[in-house]
Amino acid sequence: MHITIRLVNVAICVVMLVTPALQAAWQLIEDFEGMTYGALNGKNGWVASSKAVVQSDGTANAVAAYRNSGPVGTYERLYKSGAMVNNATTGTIFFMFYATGDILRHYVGMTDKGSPANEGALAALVRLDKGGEPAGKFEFRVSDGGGFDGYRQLNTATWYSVWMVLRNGTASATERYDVYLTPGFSPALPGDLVFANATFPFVCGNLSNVCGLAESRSPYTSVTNVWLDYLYLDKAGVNLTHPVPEPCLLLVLGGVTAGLELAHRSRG
Ligand SMILES: [Ca+2]
Ligand SMILES: [Ca+2]
Repeated sequence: MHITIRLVNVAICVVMLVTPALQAAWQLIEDFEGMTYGALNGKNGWVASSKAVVQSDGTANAVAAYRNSGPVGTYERLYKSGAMVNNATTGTIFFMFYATGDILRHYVGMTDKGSPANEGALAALVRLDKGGEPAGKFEFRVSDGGGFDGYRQLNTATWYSVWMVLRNGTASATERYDVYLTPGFSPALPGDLVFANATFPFVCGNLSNVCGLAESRSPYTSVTNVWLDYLYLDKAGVNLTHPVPEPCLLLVLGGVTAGLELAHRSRG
């Protein structure tokens, strides 16, 4: 009888963890699935320069890959409009990224500008940068309108999840955002608050454009990619759940089902 009670407790605990994700109002912006591999430009509303392509990550998962191997001072970019965080509302953008090797500067962010040319056009953004990190590492920072703060040292060849909670106010004093980061597909949320109350560099209208940028810088350019995937939006407020189903979570649910069945049998 004691074993039966413990199994039921485990089942309730897991159901409580899963329920918020099922109720969340995530809308898929893009997962790149079903696209033919090759140039991203023109597919499903994306505008992209030539170094941004759709490819497999090696596990049949389609991703957007972009890099910065052009002349120093140039930008490669990919952006897609229509994912709206309206003025005077709060929304949450989620995305995942992966650096295939040592990279120079990449940015991911949101803007109300129609055709962002560089990071100065992005209202809310994070920066991935080689900085002074050793091989296999790079740094992650959050823009605070002027500088970049919230340093984290990250690993290449690792998926990371990012939440940007965007409070799109109607004046600079109320336009702020928070950034959360966690490795992999971990549902152990809310993850790590990297930086709170970052400021938008200008008063925004509707944040309507999600953008990735790769910046070429001296003394060298990068021949390795950043992958971008699993872009989601919840335009109804703060959402720190993970929108991507985790393969091992399905295994847990399968185990819970078996546990409940065992509990039922032991009652009988
Ligand atoms: Ca994908
Ligand atoms: Ca605004």
